[in-house]
Amino acid sequence: MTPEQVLALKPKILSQKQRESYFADGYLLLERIIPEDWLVRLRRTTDEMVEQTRAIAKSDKVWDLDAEHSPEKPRLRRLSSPNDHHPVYWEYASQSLVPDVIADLVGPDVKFHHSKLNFKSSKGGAMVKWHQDISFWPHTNFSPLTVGTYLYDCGLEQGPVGILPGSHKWSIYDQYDKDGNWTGCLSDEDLAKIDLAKAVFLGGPSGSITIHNCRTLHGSAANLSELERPLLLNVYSSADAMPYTENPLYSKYDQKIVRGRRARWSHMDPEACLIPPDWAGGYQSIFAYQLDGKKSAAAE
Ligand SMILES: O=C(O)CCC(=O)C(=O)O
Repeated sequence: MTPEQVLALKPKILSQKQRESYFADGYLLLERIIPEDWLVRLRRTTDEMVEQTRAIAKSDKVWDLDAEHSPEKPRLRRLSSPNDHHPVYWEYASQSLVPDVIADLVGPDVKFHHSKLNFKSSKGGAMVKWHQDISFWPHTNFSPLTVGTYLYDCGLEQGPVGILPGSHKWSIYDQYDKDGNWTGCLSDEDLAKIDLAKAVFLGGPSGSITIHNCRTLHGSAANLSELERPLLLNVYSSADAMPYTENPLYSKYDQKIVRGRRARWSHMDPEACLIPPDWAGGYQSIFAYQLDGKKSAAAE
């Protein structure tokens, strides 16, 4: 569906002004929208999951460990595909009000793509460099979006998601370096042309959600505070957006319809999209490509 077609339908949760703002700026911050009982369950589940990492010494497909991780003091960068590893995460992604909010932005037929939980530990949790998501997982249209849920309060010093308003209407940037290695972020040259002073940092109290479009430029600073910043990220699209490359964080729920119906026709946006490396050969996490220099070339 086009933004105009979406806006012509009656919203369930969002105001028309919020929907217009999403289409104009490429993001939304909805403060304290998630009820406390959900937060209690998600925090408890996350604590249980983190306990498991005491027995793990090396990053793997599920856990991306911080360099200072230890059995005594777990320090994590990411839990990949949380929805596949605990039913409470999937219940939240599919049965809370989140998919209803998304239906107000992509149309009544909503499809799930993948999930991740970025921890950003206290006193040094890693930054995320400026990037666009769509070239990690291209789709036939640009409806895909990411919903971030703050499980605890997130102040500016904790490294909240930062976005550049309106950047979803800019070009799709190259996220390979000059030697053809995937970096998963903008080059220094491209970044130098952007006025980062216009960035908006989406901190908020626990239970707030951030939503950014798949083309919106975003990133976040390191967490130098004393507090953790667990951010649960779920990616959805309209049902008529068809991925045409491997899902880097494949989930057993990939392509599951969470609201409405399966599409009979795909919707195509006309613009070209950067193609990522072939993730069938393996994917680690955005941190591994952006910060650790893990190499993955287009032809791999
Ligand atoms: O955790 C964050 O601050 C941002 C995460 C992000 O942009 C991503 O994982 O694509």
